Amino acid sequence: MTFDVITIFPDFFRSILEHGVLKRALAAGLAAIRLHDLRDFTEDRHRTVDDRPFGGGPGMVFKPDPVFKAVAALQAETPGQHLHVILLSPQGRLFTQTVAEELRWQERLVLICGRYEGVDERVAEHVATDEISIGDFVLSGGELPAALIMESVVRLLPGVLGNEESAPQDSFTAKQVGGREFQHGLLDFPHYTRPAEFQGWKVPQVLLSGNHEEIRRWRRQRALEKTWRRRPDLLAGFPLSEEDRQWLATLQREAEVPGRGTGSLVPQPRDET
Ligand code: 9D3
Repeated sequence: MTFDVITIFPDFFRSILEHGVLKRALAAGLAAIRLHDLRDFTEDRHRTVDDRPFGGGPGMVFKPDPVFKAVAALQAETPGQHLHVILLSPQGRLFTQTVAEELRWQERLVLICGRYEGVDERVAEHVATDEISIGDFVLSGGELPAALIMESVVRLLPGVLGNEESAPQDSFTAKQVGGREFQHGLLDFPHYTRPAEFQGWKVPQVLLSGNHEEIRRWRRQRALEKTWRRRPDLLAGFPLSEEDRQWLATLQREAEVPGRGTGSLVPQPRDET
């Protein structure tokens, strides 16, 4: 899979290409990342990529011409091939694991990184075939989003992770259940390693017990509990077993009447208000 990144900061990407999953994928020849300096597609002496916005207002906007030329140069390398051209922008569709799994099937991805107040809208309309945001927070440009997308897509390519099983087990991998696609799984259960006691903080006893059925139940309950507390939105699209529902009902009762719910025999003071 080849990524073509169009950016005014090609050097930004150098260190991330030398670490972790991207380095491994590049070394194994499973992915290639080509960096293209947008200024190389300008024609004026100052290599100008931006200009003031029509209609007034603060900041600068990426001119369309260098972006058009950069993408045209890439298209000219493979004239017949359909190019998937992604504009990174806050107005794009939200990037999720499901989008990563969709993109992994592309032979080639072009990533356009904007900066300043944005990119001339004619790029979104006539050059990009896709527009993606990585979330509702303000960044200064598309470089971090492009790096993030490459990381998440590359680790889905067969052979990139040491363990071939690792990718499909991730908690956000889309699950096909009953013909419906679930965008998310549950949040992960807590993990512990040695020592069994660290600064007085003990590893939950059940994990040391060797009782695998108890461990399985404990992990499932912790995953459900963390998801229910922090990301209840994920539960809406998740296929719950009868045992899951009973545990969630227990948590619900516990929240309504603290101390009841788990069958505590210790009487709790009533809330007088
Ligand atoms: C503070 C400027 N904003 C005015 C209302 C608009 C704005 C323009 C350009 C906000 C951010 C940016 C630069 N961001 C990106 O290019 C970007 C981005 C992001 O900021 N958040 C999440 N995903 C993405 S993808 C590209």
